[in-house]
Amino acid sequence: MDTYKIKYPDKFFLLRGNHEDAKVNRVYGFYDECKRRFNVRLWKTFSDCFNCLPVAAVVDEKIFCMHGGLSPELDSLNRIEEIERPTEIPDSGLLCDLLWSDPDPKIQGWGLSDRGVACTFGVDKLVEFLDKNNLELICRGHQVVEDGYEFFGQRRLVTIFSAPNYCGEFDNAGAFLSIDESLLCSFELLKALDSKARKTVGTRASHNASTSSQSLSNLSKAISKKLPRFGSG
Ligand SMILES: [Mn+2]
Repeated sequence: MDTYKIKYPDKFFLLRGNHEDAKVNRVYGFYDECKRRFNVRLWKTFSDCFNCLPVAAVVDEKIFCMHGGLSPELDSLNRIEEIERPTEIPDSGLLCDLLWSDPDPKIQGWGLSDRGVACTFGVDKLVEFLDKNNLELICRGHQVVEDGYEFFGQRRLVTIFSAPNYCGEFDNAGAFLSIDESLLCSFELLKALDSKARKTVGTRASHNASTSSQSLSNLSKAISKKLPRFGSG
C-alpha cells in the first residue's frame, strides 16, 4: 500500500487505522514480522510514517471515511483539521474515537465500548451528525462482517472489511467499495473459502480471486443523482 502511495501520490490515499499505532502493532504481529523479515529499525520507520497518516477523508463532499467511527467530540469536520500531526494515538478523545469507535444498533446516543477504549454510537447520533454536516454516508472498517460489507442505520453507514477468512479463524467474505463519478456505489466481493477448503490449503490460503458485484438497486430509485447510490457495478 505504501508503495502505491509513493508511486501515485496524488491518486492514492491511505487513512490511519487503530493498528497504525506502535502501541498496538508492537503486540499484534507487525513488530514481529518486521523484525523477522528485516529489522526493528524498519518497524520504527513505519511507526514514524503511521504517526503522519491522515485519519479521515471526504469523497465528493458526501461520503465521510474513517477507520472506526464518530466521536462525541466531533461536531464538525473542522475539528479533524485541527488535529496536529505527526501524533501518536491517545487513549481517549477525538483522534482515539475516530480510529476505535463502533456503531451499535442497540443503543441511543453514546455508549461504552466492549473494547475498553473509545465509544459506541447509536443511529440517532449517526443521522444527527450526517445531516448537520450535509453528508450522506459514513464508510468505515474496524469490524469483521460476514459478507465483507454491512449496512447500519438505514444505509447511512457501511462497514467494509476487505480480508476474507480473517486470520484464518473466520468464515467471512471480504469486500471493497467502488464509487463512480456519479457516486454510484458498488461492492466487489472476495469470497470466503469454506472450512473444508481452508483445511486443505491451510491458513495461507490463496483466496478465490474472482469478484462479483452486489446489486442493491432498490436504493437508487429513492435518491437523486450525485448522492451515494448502491447499484449493480
Ligand atoms: Mn481496527
